[in-house]
Amino acid sequence: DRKRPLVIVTRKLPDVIETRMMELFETRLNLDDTPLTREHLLDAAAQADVLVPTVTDRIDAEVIAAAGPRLKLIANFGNGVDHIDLKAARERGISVTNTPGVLTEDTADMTMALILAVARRLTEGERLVRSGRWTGWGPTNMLGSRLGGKRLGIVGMGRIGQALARRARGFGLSIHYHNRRRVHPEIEAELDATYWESLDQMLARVDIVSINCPRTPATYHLLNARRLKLLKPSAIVVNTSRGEAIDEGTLAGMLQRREIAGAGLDVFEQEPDVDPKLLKLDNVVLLPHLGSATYESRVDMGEKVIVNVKTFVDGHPPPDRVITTEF
Ligand code: 8YV
Repeated sequence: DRKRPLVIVTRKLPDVIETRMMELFETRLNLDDTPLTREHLLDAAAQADVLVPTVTDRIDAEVIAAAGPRLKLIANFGNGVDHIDLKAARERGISVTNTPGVLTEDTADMTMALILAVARRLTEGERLVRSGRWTGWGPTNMLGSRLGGKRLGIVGMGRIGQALARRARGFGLSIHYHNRRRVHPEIEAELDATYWESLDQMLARVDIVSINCPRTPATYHLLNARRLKLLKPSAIVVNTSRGEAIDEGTLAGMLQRREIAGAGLDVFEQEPDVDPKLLKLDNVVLLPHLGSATYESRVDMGEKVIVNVKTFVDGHPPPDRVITTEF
């Protein structure tokens, strides 16, 4: 019988985090950093007292059913918990925690970077230079669109949405948002943000739309074909949340036909697969889920995981419990 609880970590984490975890807990690390096979994941669930997964581990009802009697905490390394069947976990009495707050600013930076990259044709220009086909400057070469004076529509005004709004104001964008509920009047005033109760009405009026909401049943294909058609043909779509918020196939078709001007996508419906139509388009910027990928964020996320696990194994409620009541 084990004395110390066994913590199983599914992916390679920053060294400083792994070292600290080894000091504090009986820890099984994944030194390879290849995602666990399904078999190994089921095995990990069967053996662990605490499982530390990431977005690449599908913790569905089958994995929860495979959990041994010891498993009491899933301490996710990441904010979004859409890859975890929260209902199944709750039914088995397994708590779930995440790492909110520490990746907000970096994800907002990346969202702003995507907006700039698409509007100013950054990666397209870079490809031109690298290809050796650049023939020199011209007054009408590769014209993008100015950000100043345009309208940004933020879908999901949580921490990341608000951090994006602060940045966007510095670039002269006016802030519009749709959210389940209106944010606090003080925040609205600080951001000079206009609330749209109707997502449809907002989509028809903005120049850039950024998806910053979590993936829940309610946000699946939030930008479906009908809503994508409401956008202006000059509109830019940016997504740093979850691919499933947008009907990717329809978006790709519309970008191809220039019914939407451009897109900056950091997340996709079937990662790491990307709709092949997107790969051929010049008016899109595609990133491999890098929103929170800074060294600092990863260390802060790891520290959050450690605090959650430590608090839990010491017998107290961990700080970042995911509230499951709405599922
Ligand atoms: C990570 C994220 O890439 O936190 C999230 O929801 O998408 C990113 O921070 C990933 O989830 C880590 O598991």
